[in-house]
Amino acid sequence: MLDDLADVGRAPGGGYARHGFDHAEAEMRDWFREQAGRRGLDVETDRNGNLCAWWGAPGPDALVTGSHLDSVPGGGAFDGPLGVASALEAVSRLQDRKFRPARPFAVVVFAEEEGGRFGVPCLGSRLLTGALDPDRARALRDPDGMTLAEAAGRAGVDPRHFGRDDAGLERIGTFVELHVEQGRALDVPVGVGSTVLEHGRWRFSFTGQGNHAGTTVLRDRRDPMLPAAEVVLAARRIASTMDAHATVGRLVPRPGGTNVIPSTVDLWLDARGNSRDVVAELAEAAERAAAAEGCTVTVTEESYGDTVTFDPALRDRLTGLLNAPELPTGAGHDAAILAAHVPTAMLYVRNPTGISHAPDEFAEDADVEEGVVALARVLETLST
Ligand code: HGY
Ligand code: MN
Ligand code: MN
Ligand code: MN
Repeated sequence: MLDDLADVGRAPGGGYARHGFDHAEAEMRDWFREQAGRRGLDVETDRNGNLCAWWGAPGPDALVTGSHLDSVPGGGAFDGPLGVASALEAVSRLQDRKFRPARPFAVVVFAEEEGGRFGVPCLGSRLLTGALDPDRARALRDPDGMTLAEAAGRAGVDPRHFGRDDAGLERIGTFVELHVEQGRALDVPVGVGSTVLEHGRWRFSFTGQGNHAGTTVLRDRRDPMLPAAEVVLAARRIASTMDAHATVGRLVPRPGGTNVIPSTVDLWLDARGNSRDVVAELAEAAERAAAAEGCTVTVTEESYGDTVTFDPALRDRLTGLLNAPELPTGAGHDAAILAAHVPTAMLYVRNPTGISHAPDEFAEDADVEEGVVALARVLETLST
């Protein structure tokens, strides 16, 4: 099934670029609808752009499984699609053995989990659970300036109704997400999620004076690139003193000419583990560095989630059922958003490279098969 998607949304520099409501992700949605239809599942799109494929009548206390189909820029083939494909394949295995769920059952695809286009991760699950204000969501803009409302509208999702789709959340009784492992902690094919590390995203905006690269003498320069560079280095320095993770993967000088001193530089910090302490210290360093160069800086929190511990009773039930180890992770997931509202569990499939959010992300076929078998067993056990 993943091979069917191999050419959808290939990024020029390698990996994939499939972002919320863009053309490639729309192709992924079409693939999902076709696969769900083959299994007799009825697909509906909720008000937040999430897809929900029902096996039988929709209803309360549903057992729901699934993941996301969007990617980070240059992402791997497994992060997201493995969970959706495994959920669909698990349904096939259950149908082959004439199993019928004793409770409402659905396979979901959450919208814009990576926040790769509109900047807020787990967008669909945050809207579903009320963790993201619909008005703020509608106004989010992509790098080309298009609003989420317009982009979703073009993808056939009525943007006027973005918002907590109570019907959706109230119908979920238990959520299980299978996901490729994104580190090197699994030395067996399948693990059971225990915690998701707290993390957030902050935008640092530096403002200086745009000017000519050749005629502007040093004393007249107010170059925002310098404090920005200081923050990139300070992020690593500060995080290493706090046993935290800090990453600047995106830095945008404007206007961005080689012979132009930028007027502004925006950078986005992804911090995990003691992230607010890291940001507090980093913001001070940013202020000092900006002042030293006659620039100003503003720091804006764009998303944040506290550490999540998955339902312990459910976790223990699954580690027992599967004889599988528990696995903490530093990666965020829709399951971590839902965990605040419904009993939630995660299954991880071994990734021998331990690399993720990059083309080298990988899972062996044999381990993927073990993941499907495990997910089918879990779904069968939880739907009786
Ligand atoms: O960023 C994350 O941790 C997740 O892959 N969205
Ligand atoms: Mn990811
Ligand atoms: Mn993911
Ligand atoms: Mn000129």
